[in-house]
Amino acid sequence: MATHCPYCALQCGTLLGREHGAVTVRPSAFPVNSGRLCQKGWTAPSVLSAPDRLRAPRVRDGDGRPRPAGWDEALDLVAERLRAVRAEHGADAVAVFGGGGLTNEKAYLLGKFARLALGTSQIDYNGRFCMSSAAAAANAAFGVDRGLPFPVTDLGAAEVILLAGANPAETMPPLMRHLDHADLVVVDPRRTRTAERAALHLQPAPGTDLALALGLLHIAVAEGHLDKEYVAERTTGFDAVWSRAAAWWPERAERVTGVPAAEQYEAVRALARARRAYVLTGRGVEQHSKGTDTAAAFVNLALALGLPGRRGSGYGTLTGQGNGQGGREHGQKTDQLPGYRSITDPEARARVAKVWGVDPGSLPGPGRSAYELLDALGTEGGPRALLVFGSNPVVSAPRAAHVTERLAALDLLVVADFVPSETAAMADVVLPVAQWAEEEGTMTSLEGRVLRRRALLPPPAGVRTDLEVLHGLAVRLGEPGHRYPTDPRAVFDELRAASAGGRADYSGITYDRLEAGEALHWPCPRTSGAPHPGTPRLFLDRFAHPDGRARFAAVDHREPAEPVTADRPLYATTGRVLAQYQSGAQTRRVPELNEAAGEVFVQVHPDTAERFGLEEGQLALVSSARGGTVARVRLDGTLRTDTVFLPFHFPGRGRANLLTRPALDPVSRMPEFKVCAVRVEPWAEPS
Ligand SMILES: Nc1nc2c(c(=O)[nH]1)N[C@H]1C(S)=C(S)[C@@H](COP(=O)(O)OP(=O)(O)OC[C@H]3O[C@@H](n4cnc5c(=O)[nH]c(N)nc54)[C@H](O)[C@@H]3O)O[C@H]1N2
Ligand SMILES: Nc1nc2c(c(=O)[nH]1)N[C@H]1C(S)=C(S)[C@@H](COP(=O)(O)OP(=O)(O)OC[C@H]3O[C@@H](n4cnc5c(=O)[nH]c(N)nc54)[C@H](O)[C@@H]3O)O[C@H]1N2
Ligand code: SF4
Ligand SMILES: [Mo]
Repeated sequence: MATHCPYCALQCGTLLGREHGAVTVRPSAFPVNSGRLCQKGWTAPSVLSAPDRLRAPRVRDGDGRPRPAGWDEALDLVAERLRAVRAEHGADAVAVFGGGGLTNEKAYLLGKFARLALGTSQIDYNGRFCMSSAAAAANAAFGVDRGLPFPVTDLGAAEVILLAGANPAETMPPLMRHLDHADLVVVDPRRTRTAERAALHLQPAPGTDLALALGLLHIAVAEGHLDKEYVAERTTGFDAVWSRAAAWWPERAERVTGVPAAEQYEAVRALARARRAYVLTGRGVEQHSKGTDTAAAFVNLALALGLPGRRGSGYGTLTGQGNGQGGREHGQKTDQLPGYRSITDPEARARVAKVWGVDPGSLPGPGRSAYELLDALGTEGGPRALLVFGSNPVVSAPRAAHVTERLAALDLLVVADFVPSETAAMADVVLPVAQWAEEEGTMTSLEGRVLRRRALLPPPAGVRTDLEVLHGLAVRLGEPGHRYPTDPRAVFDELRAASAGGRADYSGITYDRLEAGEALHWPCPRTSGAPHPGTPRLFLDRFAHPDGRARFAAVDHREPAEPVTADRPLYATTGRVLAQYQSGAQTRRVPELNEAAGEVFVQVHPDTAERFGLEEGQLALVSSARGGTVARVRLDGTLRTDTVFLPFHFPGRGRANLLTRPALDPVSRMPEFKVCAVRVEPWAEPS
């Protein structure tokens, strides 16, 4: 049976089968992966039968110990306590935290549930931690945000690709096949597996990419590579950008970033020489307190070279989570309504309210962003109850010890999950839900293509789908049941209607068209005549702003929020390894993956190790102003000497997020996961 991998936004096509009762997986001929999967995709079925998989609701009794409970008891209890919190503290005292792994149907219904059944403005999701900065930059520049505004397969014909802060050789291995023929220019403080395959590797200090991008733009203009005709016809705002970039001569950019001027020249010349070139950004440039401006600076570079909206060239960002794209379009983001509409736009409110059959005035406005929401839990005026669907913030949120304290301060924490994640372990009520191979739905991949997720088998006894959980809660909160369909197709049809006319218009996409194998990229509006073919390539004729032009953004460099000091002289940056996914809640339950990457490490340059008395294989204490992480030292002579790296997939005292500082980007509210000041010292277990 054809479906897609449960993990990342590449959404590799898979074929599921059953052998001796076990689920088997193999890659399909789907164009993004054509016959390949990464190790996580190959082993995904084993999470379906994880030994500690949740199979019955759990509620915590007076003595604080969780015990199994029936569904009616669990849902009645949640509804009763939500009503009590709401009666005492108001509707905004109940909050919802969603995830970019949820199907479109779940994300849509979760947003509707929050606004109607709970009447709360306090809903946001983990996508805020993921690529909200590039989304904000793309919306400003192009008038619409679709991670890749072109199909992945277009990359295969590129001559040069600049990859800034992305490590797809580990985070999306099958994507690398499409990059094989291009010369890669990789911008990463680490010599990653991706950088090893690059024609040119620029190694800036963490948090300095904005200066680097300004330096590259400076060179592009100074060397006569500005595409003047394109800039005049298809863009606005170049002069204001140049008035800043003019001051970023390459030697100045070198001083700030550590990237030699000669390498900056080489990078620009490669891009400018190519007939088909792409600029792609990942979390490395986005997860900063200036991530939006940094992504914008790379967009500026792409615009100056005339790449976006030209066939065979472009700018894009590599969306991360399975439904990272769809998850940010259908209303679980606090400032949005379905169809990628703004919740403060009166016309959008009226449209969506009509589809929902309510008065527009009854819809709440925007609430707090993800970290601000977590930070406010249990405080005066903050939410007192939280429902979590599809995230594990105890491990993945910045300043994790503080976030864990805030979660503990709640009157009620409810977590819907299929495994006992670290966050579920803290919950008052845990609701066991179905997994990918047990449910129907749609996902929107990094190229804006809407895909069908199909059920091979029913969920185990005692387990419900997220849609059933939302329905059960809504009805108990006094909502009419028909507002919360449990059939994914019915939810999708409502989503189509709600998205019609919005930026992410799905109204012309149907389950039947997807079943027939059509490749449908949004926007795909409903038509009265021949069906709309979808839009694999955006911007070929015009950008999505009313005047059809792209906007340069006049940005300038600023330092990371936390400078290094004598006491904390190193930059810590964080990210991913191939064999673990996100907070690890799923992949840490797969034996093969744990064998490949079973514990947290801190990557350190040998000179740095010598300076601080560290040895390969030894445990070290990495500490920032927030707290300390205990990690095993891994020496790597290709790393910068001023930087250490930790993956964030591990729990307990191995959480990289015990270190990170929640300095937020002013526009996207994205936290600064990618740089903070630390020291590293040998760690001895206290006896
Ligand atoms: N194996 C695996 N694959 C995944 C995931 C996973 O958890 N595991 N998660 C998925 C998700 S949700 C996402 S968002 C994507 C993320 O995919 P990527 O963006 O590729 O992943 P990261 O490892 O977070 O960051 C990429 C690189 O940024 C570098 N970096 C750190 N700081 C800086 C900096 O200041 N500047 C620059 N230029 N680079 C910097 C890091 O060294 C790292 O190599 O991966 C998806 N795929
Ligand atoms: N230091 C540092 N921290 C980071 C990052 C970083 O680079 N560095 N990256 C950030 C990024 S990009 C991301 S995307 C976040 C991700 O971090 P998280 O939001 O914690 O993501 P996951 O680990 O995927 O958590 C998903 C949880 O939901 C469950 N789940 C999966 N699918 C479903 C579903 O359909 N329904 C329900 N109810 N549950 C489901 C899983 O079992 C798991 O427990 O981490 C962020 N944190
Ligand atoms: S690259 Fe992503 S979608 Fe493909 S198999 Fe690996 S985790 Fe799954
Ligand atoms: Mo992400």
